[in-house]
Parts: sequence; structure tokens; C-alpha cells
Amino acid sequence: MKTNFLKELDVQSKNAGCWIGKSSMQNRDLLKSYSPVDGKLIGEVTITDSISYNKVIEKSLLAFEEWRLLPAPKRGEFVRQVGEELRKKKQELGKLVSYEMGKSFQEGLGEVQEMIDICDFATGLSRQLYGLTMHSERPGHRMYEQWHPLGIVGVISAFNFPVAVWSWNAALAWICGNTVIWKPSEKTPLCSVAVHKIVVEVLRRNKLPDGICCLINGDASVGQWMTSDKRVSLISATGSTRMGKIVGKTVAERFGKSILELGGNNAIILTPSSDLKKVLPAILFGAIGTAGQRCTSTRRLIIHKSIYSKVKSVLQSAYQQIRIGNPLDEKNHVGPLIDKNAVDQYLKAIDSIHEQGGKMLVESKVLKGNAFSSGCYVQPCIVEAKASMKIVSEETFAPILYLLKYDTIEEAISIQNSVPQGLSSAIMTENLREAELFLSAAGSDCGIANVNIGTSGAEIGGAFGGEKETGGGRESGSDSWKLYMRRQTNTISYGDTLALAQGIKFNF
Ligand code: UN1
Repeated sequence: MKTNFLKELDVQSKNAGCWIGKSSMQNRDLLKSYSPVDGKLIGEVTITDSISYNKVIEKSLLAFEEWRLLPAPKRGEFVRQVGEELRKKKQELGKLVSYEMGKSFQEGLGEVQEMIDICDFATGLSRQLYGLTMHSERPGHRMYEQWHPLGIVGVISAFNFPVAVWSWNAALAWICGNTVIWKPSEKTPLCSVAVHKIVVEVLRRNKLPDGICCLINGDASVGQWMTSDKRVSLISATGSTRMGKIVGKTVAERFGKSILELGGNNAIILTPSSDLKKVLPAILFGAIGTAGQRCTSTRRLIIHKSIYSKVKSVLQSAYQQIRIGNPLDEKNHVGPLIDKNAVDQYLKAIDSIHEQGGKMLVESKVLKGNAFSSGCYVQPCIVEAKASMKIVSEETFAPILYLLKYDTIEEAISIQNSVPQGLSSAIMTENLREAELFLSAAGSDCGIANVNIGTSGAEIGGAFGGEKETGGGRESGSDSWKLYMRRQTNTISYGDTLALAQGIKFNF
């Protein structure tokens, strides 16, 4: 396989894992990155130690003092230039994402496109950090609110979106006047180094301080330094609900702010009026795209009993046509899982499915042979299940699709809402009453609710995140930027006499 992109992105030099802007810190311990595509060791990055961590924080705080005073549109100009560089490196970065993480090249490119889009969005937003003005109840008074930067924003990102989710946070955090420290997943460190190098070039060109963009690498303990550190004003963390519980508690204990984007258990309701031919690609992409490792992956298909048998056989034959293999080969639909541990989780879930009475409609298996030598390739499978099965309410980060049957639309919505997670949801219907019910206050309880499109592949323009065990955070579009700033209410008296609010008289 040609791996020129590794050279072009310059991610294979040693000691490249802990960065303060332009300079890398020299630590001894190395984090190894193995590709799930072919099992090869593709690079090593330094693990951040506590001394380097403190240096990073100090640099970042220093940079904040300057950065926060730069007019927001000027900060937007920096983000615009980052977007331009990403446009130039889209192919190489898309390949690295695909090779280090295992998602298809098309999806790797899609991820870089999300980065470019959020840079464009944030650039425009840098002129729109609006606060409200209010009418004071007192004569000669003016009242308004303004938004100020927070300080350091710590971003903890997951392996499944090794670059895009960081960019949703970084682009917004920057235009809002914050500096950013990134702790990426230890499974995809090279992606973070590649992106960091791209941003550093832009910093250097603009003579901006190093600490605006920092990178620390290592396992959960490195993340824990940030979550418990008062000097980090906001932690935006993406990952499992288990991780989010610890992060949320630690940050709350020190009255820090957090944005949590955690597990999903997303369902599509398939109604009798739905146009199966039209919606099938959305169902398939939701279930097998990224090998079922998106937090928005479709895990449950809730099908009306009148179309159940038909849908079942359509899906069974579609699954026979799925091509599994090297994700950089565009003929393949599905690449590997991230690592052997993920394969173990897949196998464990399959055992639970059998124990709990699920019926396999497309059998699970771990693929063997030369093309699958990394040992991380698995067969996407379909299970005939019941909503009451414990495994159905758990999020398994693998391509396992549960088929569930419903009778009334109210029952379908109640099944959809019966899991602890609340990220994404969808209904496929041509019936307006059903669609509106699904979107109403009595409908889906998720942060994302779609009609006639799947659960995954949200656009950056909307606020992204979910309820319940998904953590309640919102990132990316709409007014998510407000979470990266602090609101200040200002009341100014310009009259001759002092007036107290609420009509209070206080003659002194
Ligand atoms: C994630 O899986 O953590 O909506 C993010 C989607 C993508 C982002 C997923 N835009 O599927």
C-alpha cells in the first residue's frame, strides 16, 4: 500500500506528541500507533508527562492574555486560514484518518470536510457573537449583555472521529477568544499530530502565540490532569458514558464547565408508508458505516409489523452484498474495527445476544485471511431482538443491528425512547401525522430527530449532542458557541439621580 501521505503530513518523526505551538517537548515514553487496516506500526508519539503538562498550561494561559484582546473577526481570520490549509491537505489527511482509524477513505474525506465546514462557519460567526440589549425598568439606565472568552478549553476526543470533533470545538473556542489544549484518543495520535502541524504553520505565519493551539498525548491519566485542573475553564469531552460520568463529576466538583458528548443507541422507526427503496441506503449507512463505530450509528430498527417480513428479507440480501476490506480501497463499504479489544467487545455482545434469546439473521464472524491480517475485521450482523433484552439498551461500538417489531406509532416511539441514551433518532414515513408526532414533545427524546434521513451524518450547522446518558452537551452549529463563553450582564446608569431597582427607596 502506498503511504506517501504519512511523509507528506510529516507524522513519523519521533517525539512529536506533546506540543506547545511550534516546539515539541522531549519526553522518553512513547505511544505507539498501529493501523487496524494492516496491523502495521505506523508511528510513535511522545507521552506527555506532568512537567510538560504544566508547561503547556502556562504557555496557554499566557497566550490567552493576548488572544482574548484580539478582535473576534481577527480571530476568525486565523480560523479561515486554518480552513484554507485543510482544503489543501484534504486528500492526505483523509487518507491518514482512514489508515489510522479504519473508516472508509470516503468517510475520512467527509471528516476533513466537516473540519473545513466548521472553519467557514466559525469565521462568519466571529462577526456575530451577539448579546441582547434589554430595556431597563429605571430611567436613565441602559442594560445589555456581552459574551467574554472563558480561558483554556480542554478538548478530549475519541478515536472514531479523530479530527472532526476536535475541530468543532477548536474553531468555536478560538473565535470566542479561548486557547485550546487537545487530548486526542491514544488510539489515533498521528491524526492529532498531523492536524497540529497544519495549525502551527498558520500560527507561525500570523505571528500568533504558540499557546493558542496545544496538544498533549497519552492515556486517560493525561486527560485526568486536565479535568481536575482549575486552570482549564471548559472541558469538552467525547467518548463513552462511563468516561463521561467521571469527567462530568470531576469538572463539576471544581465548578468548571463541561460539554459532554457520550454514548448513543440510535433507532430508526420504519413505518408502512415509508419508501423503502429511497431510505434503504440511509439505513445501511447508519448501521454499517464506520463499522458501526459512530456515536450516531443506527443500532435499532423499529419496524411496523405489516412490513416486517419484507424489510427483513431486503436487509438480509443487502447484507450479502456488503464488501468488507481495506478501507482505502474505494470498492469496500466496511473497514476494520479500531483494535482487537473492540473485536472482543463485539464477540462479547454476540454471546449476550445468544444468552438473551436474540436470533441471528446475518451471522457474526471475525474475518480471517491475508486481507484481514490485522485481526480487526468483523462481519456486520443483524439480530431479531426484543426491546426488553438488556443488550439492546447497551451501546456496543460495532456493526450489530437489532430488528424490533411494533404495532402502533405510540408504541414505536416508546420503544425508541426506552433506552438510557438519547443522541440521534429518525422516522421513515410519508405520513405527516406520524412525522409531526415523532418531532413533538411527546415524540423522540433525543437531541437529534430526523424524518426520512438516517441517524448518522449530521451537518455541522445544527447543534450536535444528545440527552440522558448522552450527556446533554451541544457542539458545532446553531448557538453552541455560547457554551464557549461567559455571559456578562451590564447595567449602566447615565442619569442625574441614583435609582434602585424594584422601586426601593433608600434615602441616606
Ligand atoms: C461521533 O460519532 O462522535 O453525525 C460524531 C455524524 C457525524 C459526527 C459523529 N457528523 O455521524
